[in-house]
Amino acid sequence: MPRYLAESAWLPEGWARDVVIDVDGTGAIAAVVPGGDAAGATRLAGPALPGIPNLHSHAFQRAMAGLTEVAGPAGDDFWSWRDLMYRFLDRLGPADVEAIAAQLHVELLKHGYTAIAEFHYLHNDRGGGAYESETTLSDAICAAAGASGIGLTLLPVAYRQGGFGGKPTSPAQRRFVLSPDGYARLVETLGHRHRRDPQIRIGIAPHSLRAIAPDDLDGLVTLAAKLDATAPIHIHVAEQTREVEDCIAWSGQRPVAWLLDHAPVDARWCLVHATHMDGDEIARLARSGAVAGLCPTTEANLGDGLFPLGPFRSAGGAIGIGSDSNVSTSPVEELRWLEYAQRLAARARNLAAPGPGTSTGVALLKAALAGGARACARPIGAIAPGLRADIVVLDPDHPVLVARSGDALIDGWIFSGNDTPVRDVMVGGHWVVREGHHVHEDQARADFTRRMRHLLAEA
Ligand code: NGQ
Ligand code: ZN
Repeated sequence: MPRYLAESAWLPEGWARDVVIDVDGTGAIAAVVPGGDAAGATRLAGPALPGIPNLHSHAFQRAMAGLTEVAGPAGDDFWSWRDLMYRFLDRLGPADVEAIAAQLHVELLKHGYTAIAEFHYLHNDRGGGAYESETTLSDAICAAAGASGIGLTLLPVAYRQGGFGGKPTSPAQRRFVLSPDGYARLVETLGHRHRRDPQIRIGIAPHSLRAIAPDDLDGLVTLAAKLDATAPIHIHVAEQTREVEDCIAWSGQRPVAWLLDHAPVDARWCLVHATHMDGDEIARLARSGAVAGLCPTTEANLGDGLFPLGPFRSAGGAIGIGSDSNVSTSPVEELRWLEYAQRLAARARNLAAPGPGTSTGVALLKAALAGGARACARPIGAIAPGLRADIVVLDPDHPVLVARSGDALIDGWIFSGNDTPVRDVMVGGHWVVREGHHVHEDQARADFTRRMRHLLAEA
């Protein structure tokens, strides 16, 4: 059994010294013993922390990062961005989706993410017809995750209508729509195929209240329970004020309130964004046990609005972070912007810290690990027995960490800019990043470059 020695490691109870970590043949942590027997152990090169879960991604959007930053003719917003995004995804084939996802995963791993929940809604071919295999594009995501080594929670997305009240889908949405039967088949096939793979978990994702009808929602919740009792359910909700207004016009209720009243929202659920909530929704969502999936860099990029972090956290709400449109591949940039946006609004500092003398970075990271693990519905999020051996080793000599220890390492990592001190990354017991380099980064980069040259030349 591989054995590692971390001179310092961040465990659930805090920093510990001379920690011996045993990893079993399935890629899980078998034992964690501070001051344990280090005979035959490989010494880690720096402080060890848990890998960070990324609870929300649309991998393909990585390829359009920076391509939507030119002003359009009539003022830009989320909806005009969405039109551009729809135009972009129109061109993607399976090999593009795989190459983009693989390059994304490599970058995420190099920054310390070790698991990803992919909210995957590309199902149909470029014309909107079925691929010969219904799992073609889902398989592309799984193949990318397999090649990169990142842990995957794959959430095939149900998309049935173009807006509240059964509005028909537009031609631009033709790649997302499956029949209820086709969707159930996709989920069941994937669930069955990957049931024994500790690196892959399958869940359910109604795209949003805009994109599914109330009856669909009931069917999807049933389908999740058929997968297994803890299968995750993710949904976009209340991201834009127009979405809130449209939901009220349709139902008389705000989206989060509607969802809480019409679905069994509990700890299996991740409500992505949940940006616009009133006090009652904040309290109820916090009590439900669902995770609020926050994607600060994307929410800023798209002009969504500001999540009520203080009230939600005070009410005991669970949060995690996601890279969403993948305008950033760094977990610490998400955490930093989560805190910074609140500071800008409140004109105050260290808002996430729970009390005097406590670290803001630690509070943010702890929350993201716990919420991210719950949302990914995999045994991750801490260095602890029984969990996957997903471990990030920081470079203790990196300028942003040098001469620091304990919680100051975490604050140094999060609040010192964009040059990452992540040195080595292990996922499921395998080293995927060594000395700052992903073991397959050259291949991923070459494939990505070839596909991008082709795609952008077509534009
Ligand atoms: C998505 N992204 O599914 O990629 C969405 C845009 C929509 C974000 N919401 C599409 N950030 O919500 O209709
Ligand atoms: Zn999203």
